[in-house]
Amino acid sequence: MENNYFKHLQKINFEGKESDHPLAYKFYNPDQLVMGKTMREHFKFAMAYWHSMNDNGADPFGRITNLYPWNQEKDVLQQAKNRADAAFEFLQKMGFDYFCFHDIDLIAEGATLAETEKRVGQIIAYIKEKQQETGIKVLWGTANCFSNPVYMNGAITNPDFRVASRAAAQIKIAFDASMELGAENYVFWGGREGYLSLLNTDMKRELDHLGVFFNKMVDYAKQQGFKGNFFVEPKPAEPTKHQYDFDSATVIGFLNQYGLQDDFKLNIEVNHATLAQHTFEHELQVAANAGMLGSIDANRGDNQNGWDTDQFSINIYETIEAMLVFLKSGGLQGGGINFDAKVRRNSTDLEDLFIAHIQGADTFARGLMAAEHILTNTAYTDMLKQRYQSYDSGNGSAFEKGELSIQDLYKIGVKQGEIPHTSGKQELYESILANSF
Ligand code: XUL
Ligand code: CO
Repeated sequence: MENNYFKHLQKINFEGKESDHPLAYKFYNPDQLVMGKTMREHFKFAMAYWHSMNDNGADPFGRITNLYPWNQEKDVLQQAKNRADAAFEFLQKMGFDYFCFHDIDLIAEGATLAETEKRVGQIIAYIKEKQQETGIKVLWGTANCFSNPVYMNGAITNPDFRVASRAAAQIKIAFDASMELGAENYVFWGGREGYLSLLNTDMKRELDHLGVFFNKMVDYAKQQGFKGNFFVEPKPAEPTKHQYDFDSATVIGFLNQYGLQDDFKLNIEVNHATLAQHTFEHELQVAANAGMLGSIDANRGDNQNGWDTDQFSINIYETIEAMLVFLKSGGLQGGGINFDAKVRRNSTDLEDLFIAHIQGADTFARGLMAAEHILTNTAYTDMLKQRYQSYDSGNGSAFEKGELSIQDLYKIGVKQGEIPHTSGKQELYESILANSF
């Protein structure tokens, strides 16, 4: 008999913005068309297993506050089944089609990697059945190569090959499990791939190891017939002082250097962008420029605290700017919007999980509609085109095509008269943004 953890909560429906019901969508209407696609297709909303099913509220100063009922069972396999029951009940009630997971979110890690592999195999079989019953899919899977103390000096970039090969084995197991569950993508987030001090680190050698490993993963995935995408998720720091996958630009440089650019895309997380001193939209645009905008981990940081607070998205301005990049670059390549976010440790009611995800989905829906409005009903697109019009013809166009030499540029640059100020009109652009929703 399956568990029913949220029986006091009904399926979440779209009620429109006039609704004052906290457990209803005000803006996310899955079947509504925006620029020719339904919201459901644009977003592919996903629940992050680690936060929504495994988090217990513990922080460096305090113990567990969230005693999720599905995690109280002592038998390891039964506990994992209970957690899967809760996950699928939650996803169905939210109307989300996807979830994302780390190997050891699904079931507790064993004392050895072999034991973990056995456990993962057992829970995968159970989850697969639940997928068949419900049609719920995996947006991406990944391996947690950062929690186990064996990874304290790094995983694939560990100075000790014994640890690097253990990490490789764990990733193979997680990748195989992801494929077994039909995962549409596979993520690499290198939580321990980086360093604490350069004094004891051969950075070049560690990066080479990561490059070799990713190439071997590409070969393996092809042999296995994997049709999905590989994503790298940039983050500048935390838990290491300096992570190798610092930001979008760094990751793209790495992928190009090691010949991985055709097989990898990026999974951009909002709070990671903030930590890298970038805006979310900047990170998306850098990925889009390289044709690598793969997926999004949706959350938000805190304006005052410089760490990864992983709060649910409510920042409408930030989301509209992100959705402008999203729509202009044709959406995500293979990925979706995964709520890599957690309720605060003092949000201890089960309904808080629902309220948080509803608010996140509504923020993206509002952002998408506002971006559509900006692109189709305002002067925005023309203003932006106009700003670059000097490159549309004449010498500007010749320069853009690479037809002007330095001598040509010298002559043109020196010969012309005084150049008048051209306003950048930032406040006008901002007023379009501010009036778009
Ligand atoms: C950590 C983080 C991870 C990745 C998956 O900051 O974002 O949860 O998304 O490993
Ligand atoms: Co993430």
